[in-house]
Amino acid sequence: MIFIFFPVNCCYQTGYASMAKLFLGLDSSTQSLSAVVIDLDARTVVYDKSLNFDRALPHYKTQNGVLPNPDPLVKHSSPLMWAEALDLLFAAMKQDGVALGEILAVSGSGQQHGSVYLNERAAGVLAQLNPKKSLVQNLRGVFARKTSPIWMDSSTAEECAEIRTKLGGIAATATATGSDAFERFTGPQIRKFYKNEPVAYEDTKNIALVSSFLASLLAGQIAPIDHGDGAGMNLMDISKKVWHAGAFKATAPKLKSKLPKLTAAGAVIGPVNAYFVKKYGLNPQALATAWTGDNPASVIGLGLIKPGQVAISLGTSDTFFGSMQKCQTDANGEGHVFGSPTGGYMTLICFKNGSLAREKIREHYSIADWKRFGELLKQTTPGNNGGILLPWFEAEIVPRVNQPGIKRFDLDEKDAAANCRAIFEAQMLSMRLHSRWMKVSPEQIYATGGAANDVALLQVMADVMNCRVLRIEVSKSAALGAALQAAHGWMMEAGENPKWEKLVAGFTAPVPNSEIRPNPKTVHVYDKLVEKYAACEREALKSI
Ligand code: XUL
Repeated sequence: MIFIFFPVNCCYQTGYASMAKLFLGLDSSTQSLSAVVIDLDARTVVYDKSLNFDRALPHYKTQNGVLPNPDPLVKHSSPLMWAEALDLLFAAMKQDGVALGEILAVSGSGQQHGSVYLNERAAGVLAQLNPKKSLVQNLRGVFARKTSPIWMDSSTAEECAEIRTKLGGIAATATATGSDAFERFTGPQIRKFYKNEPVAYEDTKNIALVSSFLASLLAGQIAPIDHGDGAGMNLMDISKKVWHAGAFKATAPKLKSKLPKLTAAGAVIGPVNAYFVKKYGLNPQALATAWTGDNPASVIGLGLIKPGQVAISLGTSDTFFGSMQKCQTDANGEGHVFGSPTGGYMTLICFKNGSLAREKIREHYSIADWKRFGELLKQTTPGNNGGILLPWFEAEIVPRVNQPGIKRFDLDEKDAAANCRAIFEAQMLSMRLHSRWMKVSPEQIYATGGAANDVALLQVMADVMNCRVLRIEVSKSAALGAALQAAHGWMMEAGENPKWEKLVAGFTAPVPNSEIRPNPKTVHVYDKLVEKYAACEREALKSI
């Protein structure tokens, strides 16, 4: 992490005083809001900060960014909390001396699929945010629904079935919208809201995603939704990148009037909202651009520009994703195709039981820290003597599991070390199994996210995937991607057409000497074990 503090520019009335090309990227993820400022010409990250929702905003009472709910399938968060976090982060940037007056453009990314429901007052309030008040004070009374369903929610199985049937089944839904109907996707969530709260649905003038909601605050108007996050709604025609009339019809009435237009990620919306100029010293000429989802932004932040480049992100959710030239959807409906912020497409598979599942094992066996977890894992043999654990602590997305519960096969629950190996082997075997449809044999995998610092885990990844693994030390790949997206949008507006490969160069190189090669003997073990894993999964799914 590099911190270089710039004096706050007081000359914003007269434009830009310095020559440094600074861009701000924000990422509103499940658990935190992050900011990354880049100096494009110097190719450095000059500022980098995160604010954890639970710790910084305890009055919302979230746990890991999620509001408590007695129903384990319902996962909501608070749009007001995200807005309050934005105020706090801008205040921190100002206090830290970030040259906010020199930032040329702002972009961002958000946890995907989550939705915000705004009433008829919202657009007017956004255009006239009062800098003497906080965002929370300004936004009181603009929501048609107090809380926002987020990507961890799996309470819409019924609505998914209804939408899927109307669109002609799993493969047809995936061909039309890029993905089968998924519980967390925005369309099924909107349908549930429309069915259960018809009056509030009627009061909803605009539906935003987490990304477009925060972009709306920055832009002072209802912001468009980009093709990356738009594809995570089961409402966008994936091949044409326009709203899908049939999907609208299958989901809820009057959707056309409630959704904004679709646009490319990073496209300029207009100058930043005067609220941020007056309160925090952003330059009035700075541009607010369209945001995207955290995974699409990470495609840029990790430099996955060429098709076939693949990353595994070990975060709250574990994701397997990469760029894709032509739109090729998964007929079995497990994977997703989204619009890529770099133009074409990207593919993604999301496993909900990521870091929180690893943490559950660590807590269950009272393992002091991740170092010790890695040491224990190393005490066991690859393949765990055939021991398998199905890590469905939470309802799982891939494979679809709506009744959570972990299952062990030929694995002793009392053996802490074997269970440490089993959880990570399971996560990697599941990725190998469920990414087969992509028919991609990556030359290398870029590993990122918190757990990617552990060499023992990365060796398991290399061996299970039979592929060399390179670590990318971008703890905030989404926020970095968003900053680069802001730069791209700004350059496009200036009439340049920058090449993405050149734009990301220098920001996204793998950590030197971090390459981990697969061990041929171990690879062989996993070639067999993946078939056993598939059989265990089939058996477990039968009984759910
Ligand atoms: C992707 C998904 C998650 C969230 C996490 O489809 O649901 O990765 O984007 O923020």
